[in-house]
Amino acid sequence: MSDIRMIGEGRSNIPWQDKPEGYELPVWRYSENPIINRNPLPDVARIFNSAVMPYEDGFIGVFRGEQRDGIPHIYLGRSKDAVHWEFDPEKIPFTDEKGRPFMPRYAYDPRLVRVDDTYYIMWCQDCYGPSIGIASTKDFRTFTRLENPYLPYNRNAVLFPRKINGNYVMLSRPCDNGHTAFGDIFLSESPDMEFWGRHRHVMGRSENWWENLKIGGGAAPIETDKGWLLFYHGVVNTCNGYVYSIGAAILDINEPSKVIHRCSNYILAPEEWYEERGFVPNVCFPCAALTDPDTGRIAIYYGCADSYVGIAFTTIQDIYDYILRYDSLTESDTEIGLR
Ligand code: BMA
Repeated sequence: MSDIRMIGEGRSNIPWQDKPEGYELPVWRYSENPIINRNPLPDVARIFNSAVMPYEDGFIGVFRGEQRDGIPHIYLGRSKDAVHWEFDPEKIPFTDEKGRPFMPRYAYDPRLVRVDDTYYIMWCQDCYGPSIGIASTKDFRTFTRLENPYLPYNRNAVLFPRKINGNYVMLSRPCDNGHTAFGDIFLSESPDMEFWGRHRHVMGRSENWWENLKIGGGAAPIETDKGWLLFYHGVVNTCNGYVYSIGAAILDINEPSKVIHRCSNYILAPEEWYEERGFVPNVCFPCAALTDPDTGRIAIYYGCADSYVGIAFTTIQDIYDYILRYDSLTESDTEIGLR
């Protein structure tokens, strides 16, 4: 197996536990999962599918909070250790580009990505059906809603953490107006975060049963010397409903619509009580990963059963070796989406 290393800034104080002795799989769960329990705020019944990143000397996050009227919105949270979180009791007060209050009707599955000196939040919101919303902030006090990047319907937007060939690059998953029984990951580019184009197909649902219904982007891609490591979700339909697992792939560093390696096995699937039992059972839904390039450590943040947040650990070498061992590219993964 060849060596791989992560590129870019990281943090030595990300959450971490060593792999349990004798454990043979590449990803292991935090023993104190779930890290966020039910009823975390007076007006919020459940927090899940949420994204975190380093900020100042601690961590910051955007959290999907399901209010007691059942409508999801995005809440800000801060933490010293990325395990114990304090949430603002009010949802994030977005404004439009003229500074006027602009609250989405609903907002869910947020991702948080820094590009240069700006933090971007992407989420799913209503625009005559599910579509992608984006806001930017530099200080986590003011949050400016940007133009909608795509036409409806779309979910699971996640930016790359730096421009590629001079453009911002974002993954997304076109969908329908319901519980979408199909879906591939696409990529779009923008020179300015307003106009998006050069749309490319990245990867589709596959013949592996755990992801044979639909897939969608997860954590912001992690830069390595072997390409971009993407954690994504894959879905299978069963007689008991959809089951969401986590998959992993490596995308070309300069042309990330090309998949270089794709793991045929999931890397995490529902098996603990907090993944199998909840508002929507059998869901592991990744939205972020914290990294420490010096040690190779990665902490994956994932929503559990639409009810909780969990952390799972791996190292860049562990996950890369596993992807290579079960590598299964198909023709639709390697084409660049021009057809
Ligand atoms: C998807 C999204 C996710 C959710 C999942 C399972 O369509 O809405 O937010 O975790 O369904 O309910």
